[in-house]
Amino acid sequence: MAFELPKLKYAFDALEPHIDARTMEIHHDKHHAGYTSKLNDAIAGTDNEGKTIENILENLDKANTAVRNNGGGYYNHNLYWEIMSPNGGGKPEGELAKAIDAAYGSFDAFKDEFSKAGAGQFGSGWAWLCAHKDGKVEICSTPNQDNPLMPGVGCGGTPVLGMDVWEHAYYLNYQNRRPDYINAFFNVIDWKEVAAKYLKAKE
Ligand code: MN3
Repeated sequence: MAFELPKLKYAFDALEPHIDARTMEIHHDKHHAGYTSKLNDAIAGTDNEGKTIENILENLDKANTAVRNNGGGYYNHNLYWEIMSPNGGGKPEGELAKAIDAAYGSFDAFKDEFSKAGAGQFGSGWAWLCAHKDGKVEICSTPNQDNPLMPGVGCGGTPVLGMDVWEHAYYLNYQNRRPDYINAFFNVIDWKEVAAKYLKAKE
C-alpha cells in the first residue's frame, strides 16, 4: 500500500484569521502532496515498502536523503494537520498539563520556550514537543524535514506537537514575521488531540 495524502478534517479557510486559506491549500495540496508522492517513489521496490512511516523513520539510514526528506515531510505534515483545529487555542488539561508544568514550571513558560525553539530554528525546520516513555515532555527543534523519531535527531521520544516554521507555512500572510505566525499558531493548537497523543506515547 502506498502512502496517501490525508484529507484535512476542516476546510482550508477554517483556521482563519490565524492561518489563511490560500496558505493551507498550497501547503496541503502542493507541498504535502509532493512529499507523499516522492516518498512513494523513494520506497518503491525497497525494504521500506509496506512498513509504517514510524518504522521507516525510526530505522532511517540518514544518508538516504530521498526517504529522509520526503518521509519526514510526509509524517511531519500529517501531525501538523492533526494537532490544529478551528476550535483550538487555550491550554492543555490533565496529565499533559501536569507534565508541561513539571518540565517548564507553567504553561506560559512552556509557550515561551516552544516559541523560541521555532523562532530560533535557522532556515527551514520544525519545533517539537516530544513525550518520553516515562511521561516527561521535552521541546526541541530540527532542520528541514527531520524529526525526533529519526535516530540521533532532536530530543528523541514521540512528537505530540509539531510546528512547521518553513516559510511556506506562513509567508503569504506574515511575510518575514515568523514570531507573529508562531503566536497565531497557538490560537489553533488542538490541545485535546495533543493530550491524546501524549497518553498514547506513554503506553
Ligand atoms: Mn510545511
